Amino acid sequence: MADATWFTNDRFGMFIHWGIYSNPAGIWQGKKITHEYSEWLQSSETIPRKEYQKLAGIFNPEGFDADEWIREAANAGMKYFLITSKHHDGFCLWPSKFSTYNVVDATPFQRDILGELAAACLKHGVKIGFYYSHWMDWDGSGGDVCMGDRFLAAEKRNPEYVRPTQAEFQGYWNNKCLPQVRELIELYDPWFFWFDSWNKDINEYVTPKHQDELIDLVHGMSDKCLVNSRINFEAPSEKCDFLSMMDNSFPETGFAKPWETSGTLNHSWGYHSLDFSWNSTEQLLKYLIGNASLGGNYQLNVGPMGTGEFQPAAIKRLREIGCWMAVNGESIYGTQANPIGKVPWGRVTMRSLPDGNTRLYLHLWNVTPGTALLVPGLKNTPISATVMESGQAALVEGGKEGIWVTAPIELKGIVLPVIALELRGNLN
Ligand code: JFZ
Repeated sequence: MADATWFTNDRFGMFIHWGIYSNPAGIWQGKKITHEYSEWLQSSETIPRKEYQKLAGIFNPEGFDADEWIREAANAGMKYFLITSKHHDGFCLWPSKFSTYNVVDATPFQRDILGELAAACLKHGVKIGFYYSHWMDWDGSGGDVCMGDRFLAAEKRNPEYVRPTQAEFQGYWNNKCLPQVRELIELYDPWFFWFDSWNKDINEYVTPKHQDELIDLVHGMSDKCLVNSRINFEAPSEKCDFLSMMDNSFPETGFAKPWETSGTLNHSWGYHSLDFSWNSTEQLLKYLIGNASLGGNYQLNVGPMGTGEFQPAAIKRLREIGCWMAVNGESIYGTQANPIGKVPWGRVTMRSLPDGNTRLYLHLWNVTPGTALLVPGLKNTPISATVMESGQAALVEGGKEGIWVTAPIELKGIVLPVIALELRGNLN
């Protein structure tokens, strides 16, 4: 196991889904593709490999600026950055020695995207991690295809996409998967890997032995690099360093291990030109706060366009989140889960202070300004209560049920206000 303290302290990261599917962006031969996610294009439309791989020949994102991406992430308050180094289609965003189906050898762009992003992350103090599709690889090298067409009647399926034999998968595992994960560590020194699976179909190919082999490879090469539990979602090894929930899945309770939810700004992970189901900034912040109140992380995905630029709706939300984090980030970073149980008026995070006192962060979600809120069960002497964004003092008094905090009248202009409640001593 690697030390995941940094992961828990950082709480909030950017996820990027970007690849040759970002140009079609959910449209194929003039029609919206069947699958909900644009990055599933090849599978969704069972496109013959040679035809799909022509997309590499038009991948030339002249608007790509790694520094701009990482600056947007850092300004949004994101402490780490995760990108699809290789998604299910098998296309690689770095000049891999183990597959010429990559951005330098197969596209007119011919730049090392991961290398430029790793340099920008170092410059901005953001930790880099890689999503790597270890199970599925649709490039014909033996990864599982598990194509959408398997739901089609046999005569309608694309005969190219036959699920591999165990031997073929082992060939992919030995000649592409393991060497590429090793290569990514050697070239870019990542802080974590995000492997992907979601049901027991993976067990036909990735056995517990395969899982241990991959985890041991990562832990053997790097003292710091973490591995997530979606390496086998339904049967993760104890050696995994953090738990990954299902997409956009926000649990009601936390876990003993570090954990995270990865979610989308709208619906599709990869850029989809017809996906207008944008989450509001307030909802996105509630996902972050909610997970932090249970001791978990939130990884928020951006699907850059084929040009390499973020959509305006994405930029707007990232910058609005960044404004909230600029004044309230202390209530998220390095905090512990809510120690007092559910409250009707919002969420709670906690920080133990060096002087032995305790600070509770009261995230006011359902509060009428001027009303008194009960922070139940506390016997500590309250020292102060302050609205973090405005610095305004809030009335606080101890009572037999706990501590009463009165939300100031002037809260109405503040989005998702947070009151920092300082208590004497440790919680008792
Ligand atoms: C998986 C990927 O397939 C997807 O493209 C994206 O990378 C996401 C982060 O991870 O998404 C899935 C796939 C299938 C299910 C759920 C999420 N499923 O069957 O419930």
